[in-house]
Amino acid sequence: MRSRPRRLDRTGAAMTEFSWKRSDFPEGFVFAAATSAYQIEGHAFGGAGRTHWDRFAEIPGKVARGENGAVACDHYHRWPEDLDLIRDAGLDAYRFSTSWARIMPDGVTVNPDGLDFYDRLVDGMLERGLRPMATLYHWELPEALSLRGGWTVREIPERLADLATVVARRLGDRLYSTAPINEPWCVAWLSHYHGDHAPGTTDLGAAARAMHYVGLAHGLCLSALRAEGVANLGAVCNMEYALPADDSADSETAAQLYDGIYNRWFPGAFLQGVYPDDILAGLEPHLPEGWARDMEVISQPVDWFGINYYTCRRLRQDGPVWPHVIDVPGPPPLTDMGWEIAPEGLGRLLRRTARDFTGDTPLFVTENGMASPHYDDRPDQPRIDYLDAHLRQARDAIADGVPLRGYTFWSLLDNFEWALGYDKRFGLVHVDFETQTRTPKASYRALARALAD
Ligand code: IFM
Repeated sequence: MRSRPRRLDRTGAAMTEFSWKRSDFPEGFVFAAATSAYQIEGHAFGGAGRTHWDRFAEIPGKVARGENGAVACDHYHRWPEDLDLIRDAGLDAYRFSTSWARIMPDGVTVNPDGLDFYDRLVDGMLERGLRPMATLYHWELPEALSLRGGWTVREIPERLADLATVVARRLGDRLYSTAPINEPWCVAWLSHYHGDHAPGTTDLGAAARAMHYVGLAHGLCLSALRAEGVANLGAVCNMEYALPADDSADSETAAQLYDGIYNRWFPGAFLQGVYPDDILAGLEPHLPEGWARDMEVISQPVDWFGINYYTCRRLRQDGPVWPHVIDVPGPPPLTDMGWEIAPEGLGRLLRRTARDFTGDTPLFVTENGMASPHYDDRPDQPRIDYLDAHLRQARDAIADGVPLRGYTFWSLLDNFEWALGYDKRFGLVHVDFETQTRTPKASYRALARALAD
């Protein structure tokens, strides 16, 4: 097969490099790569317990090809090679997550091998000069807790705070930063309203309770971490830039509603201790009794705030039942996830978040990246272009005064993309899932050159 011709930039030169280099960013700006536990480690190893994702994957039609995280990238055994890859790219930090079900297989009882694994991993980062950026919970709820009601019951935030204490005591002295929960919107809304992720519920009441209890878990974990002396605590929220699908007033309303559920609910709760009125109007009837008393806990101070950004959505109204919002496909080019490429949305959300929610609190882009197929005969140019455009937005936001302190590439490795299984490839490094061979892609090599300058 012939390779595709390389694209040319405005001057007619072949584009294989990023248009920025490290020295274009402020001194001390942190470049990181991210992964998460269940997506890479290999959950069959090291005494980890079953998670709600293992169960979800067993339900026909829920996960592509019935795939799960049992082996994934075998990072549990290959972590030294993976940390070498991060160091050799010239990155400063590694954003990883701890698996609740590895550390506490039944959600409560500590598995010493699980803690030992993260202890080795964190030491391995420090030996390589990488700053450990930890996330406590990136979606692998122990099955035993899921069967007790999961995120729709108050017990789960309390148990996650226990995990926070355990992790703090073992790793807290060596972590550069810690966030309790990755992407609360996905944990709550995507998993309980849309039902696209485990546990696959499609119920507004369950989603509303989860939208509250995930926030409560965030607050309780921050308290637990602080009580153990862990410093530099933050939050990581995903955001999508919301646009009306057309110029009707109804579509404008739909975009605002989507923006509220996706981009304002958690920042409002975490940073200001209030839920946005327009969304509260729809969710309050379903919130647990006495919810308002939790807002003080939920809004503990954070030292930094992270945004995961991938795309925008074009919204219109859909029927009479709240929240009556549906998105319509955006124009090509789309990523392999079918997501519109909208780098300007990142710049807008960074500015809006700083202006309306975070003020001078340091911001981080805690995830950004593109699913794109990669074969030897198919260069990795779309990923380079995607990342380049988003990094330029980040640089422009900094120039406008946004206190953005770091940028994280999703992902270091091709990995288990949840309900879509293994064929959505976000990695800077290609993984052959048969042999577990890691092969740096053109984007990885371009990144190493940009960071060396
Ligand atoms: O793979 C996910 C990750 O687990 C959370 N943020 C978005 C990524 C791409 O979908």
